[in-house]
Formats: sequence, structure tokens, C-alpha cells
Amino acid sequence: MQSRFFSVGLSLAIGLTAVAELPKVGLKPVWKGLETTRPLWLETAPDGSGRLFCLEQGGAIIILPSDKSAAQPKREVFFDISERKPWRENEEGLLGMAFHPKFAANGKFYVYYSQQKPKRSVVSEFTVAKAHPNRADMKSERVLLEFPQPYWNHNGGVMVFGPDGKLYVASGDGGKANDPHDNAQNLTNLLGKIFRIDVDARTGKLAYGIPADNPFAGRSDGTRGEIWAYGLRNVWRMSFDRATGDLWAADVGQNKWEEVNLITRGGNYGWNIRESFHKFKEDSPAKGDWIDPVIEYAHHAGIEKECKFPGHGYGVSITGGYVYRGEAIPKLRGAYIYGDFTTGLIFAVRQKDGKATEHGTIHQQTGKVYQIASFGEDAAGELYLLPLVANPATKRDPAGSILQLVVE
Ligand SMILES: [Ca+2]
Repeated sequence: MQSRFFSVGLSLAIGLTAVAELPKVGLKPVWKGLETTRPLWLETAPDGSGRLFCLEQGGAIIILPSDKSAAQPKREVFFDISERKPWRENEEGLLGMAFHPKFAANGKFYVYYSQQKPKRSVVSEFTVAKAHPNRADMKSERVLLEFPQPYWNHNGGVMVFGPDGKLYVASGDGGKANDPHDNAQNLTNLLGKIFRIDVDARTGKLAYGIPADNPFAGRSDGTRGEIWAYGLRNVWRMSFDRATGDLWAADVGQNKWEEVNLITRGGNYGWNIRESFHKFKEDSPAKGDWIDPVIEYAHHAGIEKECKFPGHGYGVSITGGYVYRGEAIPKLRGAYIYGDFTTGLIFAVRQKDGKATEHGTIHQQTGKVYQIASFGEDAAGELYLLPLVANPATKRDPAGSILQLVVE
């Protein structure tokens, strides 16, 4: 009898603990009926207006209606460079945007997009139209920098302002497979990096400033002073934890492992010597000054026994999200949310000192699986899933299916 009580008590305790720490979440369609084309980013203007902006790969930024449940939401276009055709290949396009922290006063925002001949990434500043707060001044472009992208894939593109007011940009290793030019470990170019610039300053003839406290600033040996962290393959979405200031980046792996990293100043994240916690090349050294990820997951069950986190779900291309700081799902607070583009699974991890303390699958899509192009965060810290719906005929998602993470 006693042992039976003990057993019931223990299983109850385990069950309650698990639920309290990482809950399952549901997905609720919002802005139903709004046509979005490959939405890749969602960001609130930091001006108190509550306006949510959604970036589309084809070249537009739209303002989402304030009423998420509106039956016939109106498509309001804030910005549009689609005539420049940034989206030629799958991983090219208008890939990132970020509002200046003082947007309310200066109306400035930044975009990251692809151009051809030569194939390259462009980081530019634009300003809101003086007469219309819901329109960008399309003639206001100030190009901050351009850098070559040798191939159509791994073009990075996520940009976020840090709590320090500096702009952090993830570039991708430039593409193909294996990082054939060893860009990510090469400190003389901007590929395979997260770099950090000061949009309000100028260094020499540059259209931006290189902060003096960047880890490689001021060297005369060709090292790029913009670099904040390196050894990254293709960071697909990164974000600052609004509570702690931690910078989280999800790095897409090659054939075996997907990984989540906590980015630190000057850190080498291993690529293309390492793929996640593992040697990438046969002749990779066993030890080095790289920083291991917080968590990894495998592409398939065949390598599960080598996975540092057995029991984690599978996937083939990670999409990074946010540390949840909202109100709607209290039990999720403080966990970093991420997902897999292909399998559509949504995961969460908690960490201490860069080591995962708890992880799990918090949502498994049933029926139609939406590929996870990105996550988004609103002013209240609530999270959204931006699905990529395959519709090759029209390249459009007919259903308007941004999804909000809610209590299941
Ligand atoms: Ca790595």
C-alpha cells in the first residue's frame, strides 16, 4: 500500500514537474485571409504605436492590421523593392529588417536584401516618409555596405539591434556545401559571421562605424573589424532575449546536425571544422577554441546514438525563434523557442551557463504541416509562426496563415 502511494505520488510529481516546466502549446491562426508571400520576419515598431510589420521575401514589408481577428484584413504596404527582384533563388530575397532603436524620433530602419551581377547582399538604411507614417520614403535609401555572396544559398540576412544600440547582422557562409572557400573561419571577410556595426557613426570612409569594442577592431592585418562572432554556417534567425540581453542564434547544419548557439563576443562557433558538437571533416582537430552549441538535434534516427540530446525530435533545417517573455503561456516563460523548417516541429530549451537544462518538443503539427520560415515576436512578447506554404504556381499563401503560439 505504502509503495503504491509512493509510486502514484512520484509519477504525479514527475508529471506536474514536466508540465510546469515546458508546456505543450497550440497554434491559432491570426490575420486569417491576409495574403502574405513568404513572410520571413515580424517586428513591432519601437514607437509605441503597436504596429506590427511583416517582411516578405519578394521585397515588401507590410503593416499588419491591429485587429488580429479581422475577417477581411487589409494589406497595407509600407515598403516595396520587389521591382529590384531580390528574390531570384530560394535563399535570396528581402531577408531581414530592423527598426532603429530611436525609430520614433528618426524614422530610420534597415533592410538586408540580395542583388545580382555581382551576386551580393546589401544592407541599407531607409526612412519613413515625412507626410505618411505608414509609408517608407523609397527614395531615402542609404547603402551601408554590400558584400559578395558567391552562391544563391546560405545568404544569412537576419539583423537585430542589441541593447547596446548596435546593429548585429548574420551573413551566412556564402553557400554551396562544406563552405568550399573556408569563409566562416576566415577573419578577412564578412561571410559565415555575425558582425556588429554602429549605424550612427562613421569609421574612415565607411558609411557606418566599427565600434571600438568589437573584438577585432583596429587591426591592420586585413581582419575585418566588423566581426562579432564567426564559424557560423547560415544563421537562420537570431534574437536578443529582451530580459537578459543574451543573443541566441540558430545555425543551420549540413547533413547531420542542427544547433542553437548563445553568441558571445569574439566567439568561434566551429564551422566548417565542426558541425554542432561533432567533427565535420575527417581531419578536424579534436580540440580547439570553438564554442559548442547549447543544444543540437539530428537529421534522422540513424545518428541518434551520437546525439548529445537523445529524445530530441528530428529535423533538417533549424529556424531560430525567441526567448518567450509574454503573458499568454506563463509556463513557457524564459524558454528559448525554435523549430525545424521542414518537419514543422516546435521545440523549447532552457539553459544555464550555456548548457541545456531542459528541452522538449512543445508542438507537433498534425494534418497539414506548415514549414517554419520564421518566428515573430510582438511588443507584448507573444510569439507567432510565419509559415512558408508551398504554392509554386502563385508563390503565394492563399490562406493567410500566420499562427500565434497559445496555450494548448
Ligand atoms: Ca557550430
